[in-house]
Amino acid sequence: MAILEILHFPDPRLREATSPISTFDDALSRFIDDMFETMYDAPGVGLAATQVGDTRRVAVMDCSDDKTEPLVMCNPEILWAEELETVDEGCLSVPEHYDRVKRYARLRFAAQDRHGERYEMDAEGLLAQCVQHELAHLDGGLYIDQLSRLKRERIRRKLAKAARQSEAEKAGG
Ligand code: GNR
Ligand code: NI
Repeated sequence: MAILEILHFPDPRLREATSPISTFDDALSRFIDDMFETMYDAPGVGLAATQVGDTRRVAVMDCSDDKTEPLVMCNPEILWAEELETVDEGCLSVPEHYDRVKRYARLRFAAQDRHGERYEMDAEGLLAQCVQHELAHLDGGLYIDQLSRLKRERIRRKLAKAARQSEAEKAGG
């Protein structure tokens, strides 16, 4: 098991689209375990492969209060969704920012587990929000894409500066 590095906006790798998974092997299972470890450590309620610089179409989630409901979504798709609402959202790849975005309140999605077994699930509330958030990541999207260009640019400048400073600290010892 390993904790993976979570990329921060505006890292261009967050904009890469993912490719469907066709091989459900031990290497995939180990990667999924690393993603869970990284997500619980962060801590977060979801994590997409895109956020750790990987282009496999997989995300993990656990929206339970006691962190006992791990969910693996390989090749997820939303089957239907209803009642668009405005909700508060954050992202591990956009640290220290929260804003209001539009998400569906309820949906049904299909995905495959780590063994390639297909399942369908109904989701509402935070879980429904998280499914939409992780699917966006797998297509190179971020919740801040819903904000005004001015807000997004402000966030971009602040995080690019923070990234430069952390690079400088690493170089300077
Ligand atoms: O941990 C997370 N919390 C969260 C809160 C509201 C809406 C979406 C999320 S997902 C986020 C973790 C993350 O960045 N997943 O990609
Ligand atoms: Ni995110």
